[in-house]
Amino acid sequence: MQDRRCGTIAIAGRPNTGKSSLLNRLVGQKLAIVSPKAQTTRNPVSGILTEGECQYVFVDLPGFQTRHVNVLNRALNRRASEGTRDCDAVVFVIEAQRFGGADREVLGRIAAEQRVVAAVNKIDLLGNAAEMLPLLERLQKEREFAAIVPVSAQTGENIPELLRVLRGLLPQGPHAYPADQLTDRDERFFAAEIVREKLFLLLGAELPYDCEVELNSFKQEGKLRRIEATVWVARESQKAIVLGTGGALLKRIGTAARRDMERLFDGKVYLGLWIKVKRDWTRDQRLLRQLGYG
Ligand SMILES: Nc1nc2c(ncn2[C@@H]2O[C@H](COP(=O)(O)OP(=O)(O)OP(=O)(O)O)[C@@H](O)[C@H]2O)c(=O)[nH]1
Ligand SMILES: [Mg+2]
Repeated sequence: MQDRRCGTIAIAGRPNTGKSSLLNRLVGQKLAIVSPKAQTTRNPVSGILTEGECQYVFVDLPGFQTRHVNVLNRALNRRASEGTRDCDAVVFVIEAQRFGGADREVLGRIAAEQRVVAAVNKIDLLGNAAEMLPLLERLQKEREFAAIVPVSAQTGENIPELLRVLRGLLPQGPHAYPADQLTDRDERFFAAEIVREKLFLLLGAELPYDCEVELNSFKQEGKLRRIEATVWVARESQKAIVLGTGGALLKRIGTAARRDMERLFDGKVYLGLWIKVKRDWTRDQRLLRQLGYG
C-alpha cells in the first residue's frame, strides 16, 4: 500500500499535435475522437490507466483555438486553460517536425509552478532521430520541463518511457477509480462524440466547424441501444451538403458512427440522425449553454 499513487495528468498543446491519439495510446483503447483536421476535440475526455499500484487519470483537452473568434471557441479556450490548472502534471504535446508560435502560446498558459513533461510526438515521421536535435535544444530553453520524451502515438514508440516519467510525478494516495474503469464519461457522451468524429472525417474542410451533435435520446431495449441525435448546422445550405444526394452522405456518416458505437459498447445499436439548422450557432450563447458549453 505504501507506494500507491493516483493523479490527474492533463494533455495540452496546440491543435492537431496528436493529443487525443496519445490519450488513446496511453490507455490502450480508442476513447477520444481523432481526425486529420485541427480543432477536433471540443469536450475534455478522461482516460484512466491502472498499472499495479499506480493510477493515471489522463484528460485530453481541446487544442487552443486560433481559427475564429466566437463564443464557442472562447468557451473551448477556457476549457483548455482551466484543464491545465486542476491537475497534478501536464503533458505538453508538440510535433517532432516543428515548434512554433502557437505551441509557445499554449506553453505560456500553463502555470509556472505546474510540472510539465514535453511529449515530442510523431517521431515516426522523421527520417532519423538526429533531425529532432535542434528542436530539442530549442525546447529546453523555453521552460524547465520535468522531462522531454520523444514518442509516437501512432506506433506506440517510447510510450512506456513516458509512463515511467509520469509515474514519478503522481502524488501518493488511494486510487480514485476501480482498476478496470477506463473513463469517467458515459455511453451517451461517447455516442455524440463518435458522430462528431464522422462529421470531421467525412465532411469537407470547413463544414465540421459549423456542426455540433446533440444527443436526443439513448434507450437500452434489451441488448439494443436505441440512439437518436441531432446534427446542428449553421446555415440552410449546409443542411443539403450534410444530407448529400438522396441522403447518401448522412447515411454514410450514420453507418460509420453506428459501427464504431457497436464496437465500443459491444452490442447492437440503432442510430437515428436528424439535421437541424440554427443560424450561426457558434455565436449563440443560449444554444451553446444547452449543448454544455457553459
Ligand atoms: N504520423 C503520425 N501521425 C499522428 C501521430 N499522432 C497523431 N497523429 C495524427 O495527427 C492528426 C491529429 O491527431 P489528433 O489526435 O486528433 O490531434 P489533437 O491534438 O487531439 O487535435 P485537436 O483535438 O484538434 O486539438 C491525426 O490525423 C492523427 O492520426 C503520430 O504519432 N504519428
Ligand atoms: Mg483532440
